Amino acid sequence: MTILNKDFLWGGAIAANQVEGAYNKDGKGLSLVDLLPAGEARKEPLFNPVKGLKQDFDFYPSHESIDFYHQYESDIKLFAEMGFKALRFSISWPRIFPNGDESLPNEAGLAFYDKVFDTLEHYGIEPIITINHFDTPYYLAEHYGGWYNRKTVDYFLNYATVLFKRYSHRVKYWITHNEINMILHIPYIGGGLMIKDTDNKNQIMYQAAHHQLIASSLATKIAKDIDPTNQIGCMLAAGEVYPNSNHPDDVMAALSKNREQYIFIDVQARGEYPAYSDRMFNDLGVTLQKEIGDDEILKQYPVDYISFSYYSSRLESGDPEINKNKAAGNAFASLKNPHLEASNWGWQIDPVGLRVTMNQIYDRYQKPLFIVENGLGEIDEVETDGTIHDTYRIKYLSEHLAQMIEAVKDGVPLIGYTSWGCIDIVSAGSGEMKKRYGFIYVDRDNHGQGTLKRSRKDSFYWYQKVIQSNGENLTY
Ligand code: P53
Repeated sequence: MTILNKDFLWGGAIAANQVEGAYNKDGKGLSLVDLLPAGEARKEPLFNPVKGLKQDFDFYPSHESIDFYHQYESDIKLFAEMGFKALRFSISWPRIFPNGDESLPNEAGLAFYDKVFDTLEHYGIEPIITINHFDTPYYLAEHYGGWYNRKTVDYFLNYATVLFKRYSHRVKYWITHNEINMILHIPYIGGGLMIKDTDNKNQIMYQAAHHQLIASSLATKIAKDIDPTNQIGCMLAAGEVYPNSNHPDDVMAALSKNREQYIFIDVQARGEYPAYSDRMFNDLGVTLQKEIGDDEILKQYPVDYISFSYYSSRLESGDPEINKNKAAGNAFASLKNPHLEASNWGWQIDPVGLRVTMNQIYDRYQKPLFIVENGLGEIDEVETDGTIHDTYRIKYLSEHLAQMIEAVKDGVPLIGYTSWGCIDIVSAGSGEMKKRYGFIYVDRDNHGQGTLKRSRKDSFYWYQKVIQSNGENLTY
């Protein structure tokens, strides 16, 4: 007998800016990623938008993406064929508020999501909604400084209120901000921040994160006022940080690095900044500007559940010389763990790390968990007969699901599992199509060539059996 509840939410996850395309259709404003190219050329503007944006790149991958905007019906049909109980997707903020600071929403944008919700309902798939998935309107970034500006809190609340009013009867699980801690690693797409070399970077990032935290708490209040059954979650880019050795300095360094990711979730789950934050901010030269009442807001409206992404564990040393060997250019830098293999993009594969991470998060917060991203980004080859044998992906997922089930046996309450990029999508970090996560292959390459035709990979049939057996049959 499987240990998972019979209503366990199996499914997949996608984000508007990585799938929809139609970047300027029906009144949509620019998304942050609409100005980012693919591949090597992405690195400079992703990490340094002040210097790199608006150049004349020949191709912007998000402009068409995989055209989910027009193909959502047949895509959702394929998800249903796999047996999905849930689909996590995000709503494009600039599709609803093109610039972000309007008072009234763009009805054409909402009409698109109405149709997506109708289709999901038709197939009995529960929508899990991310309100802000790396998708602050570009206009707010350019004219207001993104989340560093407190006004963005109000604009976000306008937007979130529209969604709660329109969709509360169709949505139970909401996520306010995707991977809130990624604002410290990719501040441009995390927070619409365009930081100059001369700026106090930490001050800007943590202040912007404070605004996101306030916005999340106030959104929770609004959601509950509109419908008390709304469940609001935070979202963490998780992955336990291990010490590089048993040297006490390494253990301390790993603990500090873990706190760097947990700090925001500590606030969202417990309702206050943790004790260690004073010293941490001091060391970083950060002085948070809080308004009167902020602490009460955070205290009064904590989240109902903790959602997170897990791709890999990480490794940290207490020795700055050794830490210099961390993989450069990756949003989530880590030392190489000799016990682990890595993907072609250098992401280390650690299924047991998922069990460790789940136990750590639950020990810390005692709130239900929801795995809303996990998966393997790899290069897939299409055989001459059209089949795609992605055994490596099946192996990755199977081993992670086995460890997920171990964590549930350990006593961790888990709402569901939505694997990342259930259909091939544009990568957030590299902008490539070549880095594929899907059960469904999309014929499109890094340069925007291809028919966009969808085909089922071997993992499609495997995942179908996993869901059908409620996680009992993970064999491959
Ligand atoms: P890609 C880096 C490290 C961990 C999570 O990432 C990350 C990133 C951003 O690159 O983001 C999440 O596409 C994010 C998704 C993203 C996914 O991980 O770079 O929530 O939007 O696509 C995978 O391979």
